[in-house]
Amino acid sequence: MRIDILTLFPEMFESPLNSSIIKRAKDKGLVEIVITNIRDFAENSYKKVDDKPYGGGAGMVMMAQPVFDCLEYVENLTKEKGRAVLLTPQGEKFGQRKAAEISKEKRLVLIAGRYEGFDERIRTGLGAEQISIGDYVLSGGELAAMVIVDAVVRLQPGVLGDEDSAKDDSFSDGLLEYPQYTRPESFRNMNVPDVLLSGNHGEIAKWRQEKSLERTKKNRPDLLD
Ligand code: 6GU
Repeated sequence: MRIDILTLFPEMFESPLNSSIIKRAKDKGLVEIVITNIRDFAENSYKKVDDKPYGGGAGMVMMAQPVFDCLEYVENLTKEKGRAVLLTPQGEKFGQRKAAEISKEKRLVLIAGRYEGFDERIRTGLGAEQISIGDYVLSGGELAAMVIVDAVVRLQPGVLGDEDSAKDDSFSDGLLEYPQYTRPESFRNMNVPDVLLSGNHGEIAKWRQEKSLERTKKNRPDLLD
């Protein structure tokens, strides 16, 4: 999979995309991530990419031209244009289902803007779908883009080893994940449940299913509706 990210802050991506699982996926050649700076497409000599809102009001608005030109440039770097996604708190809510769907794409283009607003023509004229990662406001789409990259990359075949497979993750079966323990058996008087030490795989599977359900009921009853 190839993922392009369009942003005014390329430096924000350096450490998250060069650590841990995403780094491993890149090193294995399972995913290619290319960052492009929207400011490079500003036409004016000041490299200005935002301006005051028509009609007045607080904050600056991201100009359409640099975003359109940047996306056209990036889309033409390869034969297939790919799926374009605009990160915005006004978008459709991102979740595990959407992550699984996007993970099947060969090419994904994420467009991160700054919050005070996009020129509406970016929304209506760019041909990108709009995605939000939740009901809170971030200062820009960059962190949201990183969330989507992480959720999508770990679903690429071969990225997770068998040991850290995604199939038991929270949400993959509509429930939260069951409790996990590792050594030692007793830590500060808190003990590993006997069933996990029993070696009885049937009983262990049953216990995990019960705990998943119990935890989901307590923390996320909305998932059971
Ligand atoms: Cl995608 N962008 C911004 N700026 N804020 C958000 C968001 C996106 N998703 C939730 N809050």
